[in-house]
Amino acid sequence: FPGKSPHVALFPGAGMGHLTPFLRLAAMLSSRGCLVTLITVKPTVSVAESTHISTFFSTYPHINRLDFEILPCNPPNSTNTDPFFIQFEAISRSVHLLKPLLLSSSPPLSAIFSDFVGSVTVTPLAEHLSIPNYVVSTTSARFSSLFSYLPFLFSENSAKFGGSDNDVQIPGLSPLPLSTIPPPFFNPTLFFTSFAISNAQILPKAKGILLNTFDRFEPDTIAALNNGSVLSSLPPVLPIGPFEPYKFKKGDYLSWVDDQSVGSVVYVSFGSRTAMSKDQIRELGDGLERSGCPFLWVLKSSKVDKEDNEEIEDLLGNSFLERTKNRGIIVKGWVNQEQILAHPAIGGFISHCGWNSVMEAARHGVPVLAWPLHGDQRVNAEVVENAGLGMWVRDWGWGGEKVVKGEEIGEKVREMMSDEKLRNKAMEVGEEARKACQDANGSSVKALMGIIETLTL
Ligand code: BUP
Repeated sequence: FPGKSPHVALFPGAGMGHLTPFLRLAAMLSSRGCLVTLITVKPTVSVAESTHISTFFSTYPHINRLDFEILPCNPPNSTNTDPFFIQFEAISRSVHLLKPLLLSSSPPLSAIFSDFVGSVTVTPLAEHLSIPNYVVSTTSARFSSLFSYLPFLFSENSAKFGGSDNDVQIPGLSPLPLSTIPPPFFNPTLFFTSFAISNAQILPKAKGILLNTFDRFEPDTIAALNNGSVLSSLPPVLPIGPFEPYKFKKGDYLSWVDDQSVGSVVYVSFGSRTAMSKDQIRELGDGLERSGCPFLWVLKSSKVDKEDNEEIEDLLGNSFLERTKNRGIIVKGWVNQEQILAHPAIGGFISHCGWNSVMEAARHGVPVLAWPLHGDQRVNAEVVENAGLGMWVRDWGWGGEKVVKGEEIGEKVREMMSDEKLRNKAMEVGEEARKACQDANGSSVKALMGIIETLTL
């Protein structure tokens, strides 16, 4: 767009699951001719966030950095104990400090792309400044529908939540089993829920909702969101995923993966903010050992990385490490997951179904054994299963509800790794994902280019 590049400010929420899609979007927009400013909240919650932000700016020096120093976080209280949600609350309280930063942006901003979680603060500000605001959802279209419809579930007929029905009915969608709804959603007095409701209420004011998904992955839900069935007040919903990975140095552990045979390795990760109990970690180790498959396991024993101090030996025991030393790698720390999933040796992914992980598995056609632990992850696991990308053992429960035994885990891992039908279907999903986001006529490419064109007018 020579002479008239749109200037887009991106405003991610807290945590790697929210930052990663924004870093990807920043690189995608920049490579398509936009001027990009990335708003970086200071301080971050995790070390991973600050490290990735620094590396990102040194790799993309032409992307502007706008530091946004927020007010101090409140201490945890009875309705808000999660460090990432405590940060969301502090960002909301600090929004008045953002206004002068946005006003001083040069050239003036053509649009703000902000996190779905946080719309309640950014959307009114963008409206006040007459800057179009696109909200970026970091979850599935299906969970985004639930999120958008949440205020109505409480106001219209609270019996829908926990009444005699086993399902939540959202117009235009297949019923959502009550068991897939995040338990905090049943309690509107919790910060998590009241914040979600106020964010959902503001969505109609956004110019559009951008989704990191693609048409062929969630066709019915995307159609229902766009034809007004879910809510007639929603702005256009634009699936522009899977988001492209941004440039990042070659990760560690790839040389070990290089030595493994095609499709043989199970990759195990429960995302950047999920910690398992010690008992469950030991059973998972037992399961991986019993599966007989080589494995690469990203192990976390604490929610926030700076507090994750426990040694692998203490968590799993030396004898386990001795027995599996030629067959498995256990990492405490960060791996480059996208590169790992892109490797031909990876034959399956035990995943919590954080949405970025799901889209990365879809992009590379890697079968998923879904083990959702909290939040949007059960709804996402259902999407994974329906799209043919993976399998989900429903009775493994929410995280911490029970300890799943190693024997059962080993059996399911073997099942996933030997299921040829699943492997082929996952490969088809990978093909569809690549078409959507790489072909010039791909549905996601066209949607993104359409938005950029609108911003140049
Ligand atoms: Br851990 C880990 N390397 O070692 P999700 C994560 N990631 O690249 P989450 C790595 O972080 P929310 C690691 O590829 C994905 O892009 C991973 O996001 C990357 O889950 C991202 O999958 C994690 O959405 O976030 O972190 O639980 O709770 O917001 O879903």
